Amino acid sequence: MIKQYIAVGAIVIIMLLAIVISLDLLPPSTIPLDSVEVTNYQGQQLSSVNDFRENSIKGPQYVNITSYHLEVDGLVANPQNYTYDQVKDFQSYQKVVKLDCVEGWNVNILWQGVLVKDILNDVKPLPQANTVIFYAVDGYSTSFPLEYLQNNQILMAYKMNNATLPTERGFPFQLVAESKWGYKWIKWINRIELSDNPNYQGYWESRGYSTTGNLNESFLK
Ligand SMILES: Nc1nc2c(c(=O)[nH]1)N[C@H]1C(S)=C(S)[C@@H](COP(=O)(O)O)O[C@H]1N2
Ligand SMILES: [Mo]
Repeated sequence: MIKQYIAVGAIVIIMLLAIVISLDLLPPSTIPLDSVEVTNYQGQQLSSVNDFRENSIKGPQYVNITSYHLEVDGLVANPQNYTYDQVKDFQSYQKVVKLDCVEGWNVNILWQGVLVKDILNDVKPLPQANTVIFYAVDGYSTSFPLEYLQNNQILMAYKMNNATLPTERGFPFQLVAESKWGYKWIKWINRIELSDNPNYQGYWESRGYSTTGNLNESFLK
């Protein structure tokens, strides 16, 4: 008698399983992959990753992500040396922003990344800090008033148009320096220094370009 109950029970369970599988009732365990770039976002036409002109001071820089660190130091209470994954652990945001190069071309891109101000909150700038200097692996640098980064939602991007930044576009990180000329959009960032020198001169700034780099002003000093 008991054996019959077990047999019937087993058949019922197998039939239920068959129904669940055949009707695809189980949620699939999806592994997200980086999609190819998107060309349209919320009705806005986007440029392509390939619409940029490659004019970096030393050409594309290859960054080995296993040994990569983002150093954040200078006038801070809590200096940090983040891995790529640790940076990506900050809340991610996305936004369409246009990059304008002084050469006269521009690109409209969907950027995804972390907010610079979240990183600043983590390292705790000292009261004397008023300037933030970004450095890159090619020796490039540029700087901003601390307020610009604290009062605006400025992204340090690791994706553009939904795809991980290509090497030529600044992998692992490019600054989305909204309302600033393209030369402020530093690529291949590997260090952020908090400073009390508002007159710091970065790569193009020391070659005659304006330190504020505001898009609504001339880029020449
Ligand atoms: N590290 C680094 N970042 C850089 C540059 C550079 O030469 N080195 N060029 C800047 C300039 S002048 C522009 S217009 C933008 C454009 O990005 P692209 O070189 O990917 O077109 O990157 C900026 N970021
Ligand atoms: Mo540029």
